[in-house]
Amino acid sequence: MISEKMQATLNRQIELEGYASFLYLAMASWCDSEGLEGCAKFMHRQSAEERDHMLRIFYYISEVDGHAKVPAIDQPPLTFDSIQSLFEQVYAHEQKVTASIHKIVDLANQENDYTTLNFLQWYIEEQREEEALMRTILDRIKLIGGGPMSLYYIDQEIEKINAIEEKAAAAEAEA
Ligand code: OFO
Repeated sequence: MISEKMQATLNRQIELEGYASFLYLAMASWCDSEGLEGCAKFMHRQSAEERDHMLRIFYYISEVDGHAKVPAIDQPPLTFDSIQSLFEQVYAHEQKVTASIHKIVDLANQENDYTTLNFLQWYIEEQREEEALMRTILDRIKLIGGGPMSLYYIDQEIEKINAIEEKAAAAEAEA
C-alpha cells in the first residue's frame, strides 16, 4: 500500500506521461504533413512508448492497492516552427519528466517507500537514455546546418536511428 500523497504524485506522473504521448503524436502528425517520414515514424514510436510509461504507473498503482486515475490531457501544440524547434521541445519535455521522476524518488525516500523506489529505477534509466538520444539528435541537426537539402538529411539521420531502435526492439522481443 502506498501513501495518499504518493498515490496523488504518481497520478500526476500519469498525466505527464499521457501528455508526452499526445504531444509526440501531434509532432508525428506535423512531421507527416511536412513530408518528414523518418521523423514522423520516430515520433509515433516515442508516442507509443510514452503511453507505455503511463500504463506502467497505472498498473503499479492498482497493484499496490491504490486508485489509478485517467487524466484529462491538455491540447498539445499542433504546429512547430521547425524540426530543430520540435526536437528542442522534446528535449525540454524529457528534462521536465526527469525532474518529476526525481521528485517522486525524493518522496519515496522520505516515506521509506522501498517498493516505489524500486519501481522508479526503470524510469531513471529510461530518462537517462531518452535525454541522451535527444541530445544526439539535436547535435546532428546542428551539424547538418541549414543548407537547401538539410531537411532531407535530417530525416535520413532519424531513419538511421529508427533502424537501430527497431533492431533493438526485435532483439528484445526474441530474448
Ligand atoms: Fe516517459 O517520458 Fe519520456 O521517456
